[in-house]
Amino acid sequence: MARILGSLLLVAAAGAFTVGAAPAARATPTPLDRVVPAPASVTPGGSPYRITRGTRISVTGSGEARRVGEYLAAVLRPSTGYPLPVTANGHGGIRLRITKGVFGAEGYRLDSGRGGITITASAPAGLFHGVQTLRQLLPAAVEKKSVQPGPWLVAGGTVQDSPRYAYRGAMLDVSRHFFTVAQVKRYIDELALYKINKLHLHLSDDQGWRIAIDSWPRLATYGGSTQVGGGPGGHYTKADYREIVRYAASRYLEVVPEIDLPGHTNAALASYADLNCDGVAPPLYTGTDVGFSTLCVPKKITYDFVDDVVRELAALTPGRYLHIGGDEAHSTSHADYVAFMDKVQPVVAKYGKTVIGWHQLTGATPAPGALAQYWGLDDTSAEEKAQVAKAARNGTGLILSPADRIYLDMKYTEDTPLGQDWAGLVEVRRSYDWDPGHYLDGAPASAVRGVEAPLWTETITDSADIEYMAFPRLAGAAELGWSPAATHGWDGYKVRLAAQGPRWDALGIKYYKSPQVPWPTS
Ligand code: TNX
Repeated sequence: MARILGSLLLVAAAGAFTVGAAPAARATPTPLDRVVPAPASVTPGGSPYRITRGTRISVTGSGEARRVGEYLAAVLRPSTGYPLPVTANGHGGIRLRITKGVFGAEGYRLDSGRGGITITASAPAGLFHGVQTLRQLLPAAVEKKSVQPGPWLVAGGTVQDSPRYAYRGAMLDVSRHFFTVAQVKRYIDELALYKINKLHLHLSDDQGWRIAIDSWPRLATYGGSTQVGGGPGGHYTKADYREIVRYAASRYLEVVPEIDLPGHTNAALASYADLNCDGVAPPLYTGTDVGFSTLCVPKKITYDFVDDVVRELAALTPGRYLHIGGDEAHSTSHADYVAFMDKVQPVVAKYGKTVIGWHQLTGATPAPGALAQYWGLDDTSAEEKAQVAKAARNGTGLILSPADRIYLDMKYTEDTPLGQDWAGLVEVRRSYDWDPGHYLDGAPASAVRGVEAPLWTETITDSADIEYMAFPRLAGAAELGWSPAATHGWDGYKVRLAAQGPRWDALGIKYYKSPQVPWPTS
């Protein structure tokens, strides 16, 4: 007992010491490389820059550069309490500059020293990513919504950075449970912190159709009227959806809409009896089984339906991709599946979009330019992996979403209160410690277009649930998509990841405090 008391006292004393030392610690700027995702190159040196009441944010370049400046000001003003005017005269302590043709579509350079901070990029997206780096170089309290003491120091030196992959995605399943526009926006803001640039929305499944389609109105009004567990569900009007697309674009994310076909279609089949081979509409479905529904491949009306849906969805989509699902079509014969994909992929092309499909699409004939999204596991059969690798050798690009690595709906441990475990338990280290460039045997590294972390929502009902499952694993997926392979290493990563904890606290993100990560104790 005395020993336990003694160690309790020691812990208490250590706590008091940490609290007492905090102001001094805060005066030491965050090292320039303590950023997630790890920057491509970091050269520390020179004096830090201090943001003060007199700091201005100056922007040169397009109107979009100015919007990035305003975004930065909006992040910094509440916690610093400083006015931080955004000007165009080039004389600010923080300068955002567009210089054509140097850093690629998303890269940037950040120079910091006593005289100021300059973020240079070739395009506004690069400035935006540079701003995310700058946020992480400031104390975590910068993320709070009330005035904090500072000081607001940024270490001296240079960061030069650009992404490993052009496709860095997160998927949200808004079908199994519906999420409001406000909830989706909150997730977009969280994705932007880690330089994710694609938001894949899983807009239809057995349990709910979530996007208004004018030519088939019952899809949303009836097919969207429930969800897993029988709640009221919901759907996005076209105005709602445009607002999501607009908001995502303001954070440099492209929305990738998915209509899952030909399976996962009970909500559509329930809404229109004619879509069923037997002409009988099934009831709405609120359970969590998969693989029991299929569109009627031989019927002509099936293709009228697909054409209308793809046309209306493509018109809402400024982005390049349209995802047609294609997974778990267990109720569709192989011949029908192939025939269906042969007819439907050209419809996507007709409306100007590029097909993405879950990797089962490689069991049919992927259209030229199509991407396959791999969601297998370490122990997926060799034949299935070989089929995907062969398609990759033949030109099909790959998005890697291995379920036993970055399915954000997998439980971390058996005690995780949310999520599923069919792909295994996925702790933080496991979700980070793999290389997308050398993941799938026989697939050329050049076929890999990027990484995506899907979040299926059978057990997920609100933003707190999303955040608990996404954080910290989403940060690892983002790093795998952005950072050069040479920066990969768990020992370094876990320290950079640990530094995110206080930021998430400041942002009100309730994350899983994995024992694998050395979270700061004060
Ligand atoms: C498999 S992954 C599915 C989804 C489920 C998920 C649950 C994939 C392409 N299909 O329908 O929601 O597992 O983890």
